[in-house]
Amino acid sequence: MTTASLLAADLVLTVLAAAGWLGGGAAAAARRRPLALALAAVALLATLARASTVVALARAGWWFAAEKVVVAAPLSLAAVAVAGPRLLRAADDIRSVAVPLLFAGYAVSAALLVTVLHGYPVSASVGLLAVAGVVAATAVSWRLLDARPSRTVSRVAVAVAVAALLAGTGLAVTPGTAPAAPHEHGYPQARISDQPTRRFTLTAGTATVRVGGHDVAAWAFDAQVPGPELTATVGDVVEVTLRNRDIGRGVTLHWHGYDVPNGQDGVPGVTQAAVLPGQEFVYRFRADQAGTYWYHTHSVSDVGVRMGLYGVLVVRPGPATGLDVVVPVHTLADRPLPDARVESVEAGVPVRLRLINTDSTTHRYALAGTDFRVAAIDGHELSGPTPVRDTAVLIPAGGRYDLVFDAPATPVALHVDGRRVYSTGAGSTATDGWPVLDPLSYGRPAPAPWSRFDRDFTLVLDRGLDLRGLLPRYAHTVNGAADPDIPPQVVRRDDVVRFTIVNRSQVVHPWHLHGHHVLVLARDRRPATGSPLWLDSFDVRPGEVWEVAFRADNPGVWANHCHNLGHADAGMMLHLVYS
Ligand SMILES: [Cu+2]
Repeated sequence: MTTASLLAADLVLTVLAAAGWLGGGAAAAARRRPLALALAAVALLATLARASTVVALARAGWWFAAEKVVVAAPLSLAAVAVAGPRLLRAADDIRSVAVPLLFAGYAVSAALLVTVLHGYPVSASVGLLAVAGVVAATAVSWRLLDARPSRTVSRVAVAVAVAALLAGTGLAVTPGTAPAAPHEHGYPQARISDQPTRRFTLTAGTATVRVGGHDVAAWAFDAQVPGPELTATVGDVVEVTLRNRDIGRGVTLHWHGYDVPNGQDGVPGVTQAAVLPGQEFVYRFRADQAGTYWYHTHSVSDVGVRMGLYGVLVVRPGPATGLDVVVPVHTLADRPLPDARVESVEAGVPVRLRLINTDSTTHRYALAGTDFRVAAIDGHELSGPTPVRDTAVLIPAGGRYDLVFDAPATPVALHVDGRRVYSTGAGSTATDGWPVLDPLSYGRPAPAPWSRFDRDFTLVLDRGLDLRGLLPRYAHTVNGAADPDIPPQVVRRDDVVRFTIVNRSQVVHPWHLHGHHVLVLARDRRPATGSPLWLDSFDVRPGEVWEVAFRADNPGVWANHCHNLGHADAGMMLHLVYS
């Protein structure tokens, strides 16, 4: 069983247990003896079954099971200890076990709320609040059912509830590590250079664009989606003037995957102020690294990128040889981009397909009709890529794959999620059943550049209740907190930093650290065995644990976030800060 299915199974069992106890309690109160006994039996079985899911999750990693072991297990044991013996003794008066059954239901429900609303890391305050809730709910039920508990029992219940509530709340409001405010430093300036300069101007504005034969309202650079393709040769200085015509919420340019100096990174409130209508900002950086990249606004990025504020950045090592095709995939107003394109190519011509996923979710790419090699991922050339055939690749949100092949005499066709987007002739191939390439075992390995790590950070991705704003929200969280309350990761220059990224949630989180490429060390404790894999965007699927590392060689304050931009907007964003 995968960790993701264990998490799901455990959730289902918990709901069953809670429903069984609560339903049993209600049935007992209504003197429905057979029903009460049946529901209590379901609850008991589900509770017993949970013992195995919780143990299995703990073996997969403490992050997956912490609150289940620390909060849910004791509450479940208390539930069984209180309700079980009374059930056995309730031969005549089933109503007398109503309160113990309800207590068991509240206990399991409270633990369920801890998992669903808080998750990891577990804290004493959360445990105490759960206990307070259970005792208070039980006391109320007791009164309502008029079961007349003794005075002592009532007083003890009230005292326990109040004490747990006070202690839990007190612990919860105790200030923890306050995050440093990355928003108040001076924005660094670009260095001026006298090298060959590629100058571009991009004007952001609302526009109507044509997608698949339909007019669609968009936000666009130079009135086109995607924006103009920016190209440079290694060693060029790239200078881009960004103007905002009428995007009221502001725009910036973030060079996705390009490890530019911090001041050029385009994150509003961190490296610059958003460019408002009528304003402009000039970006300048040297193109040191060849490869396939893209640019997009980072101001209200969830909306801005979805509406069309993105484009391609390709840096070539020298003059292009053969055929170089860029395929930036996007979904604009529920319609897929780009439109299908057909071009004839002479046999033997070397072809490089630069695949870019500019959406917030994973896409599946399948190249039919030829052997190909994956030459590069996220702009970094792979070592020793071997030819593959009839194999699909999954590209995470923000990620890029460069596929290379020599054009065969027969047509080739590239499919994205089953839709043909590029081909060199007619024909059709079913690509649905193809296996998927695992980049962690593709290509020739090389020794790891580091044997020790100066800093270790763990990011546990989950969902949770965020109460710090004006309105509570069900946030996407990192280590139990949501932006802007996630403590930053502080490093010193030249530290070798290791991240362990754990996905406890039920959805994919494409992780994206700005300003650095990370080397993949392991996934689910299995070391990467293929070519060194330097990524800037990688899918951490439900239940997965990724270990990645990098050298802190680009000082500044860097966004570190989920590139499902809706998730980032809903809290899943923190910062890497150089001390
Ligand atoms: Cu996410």
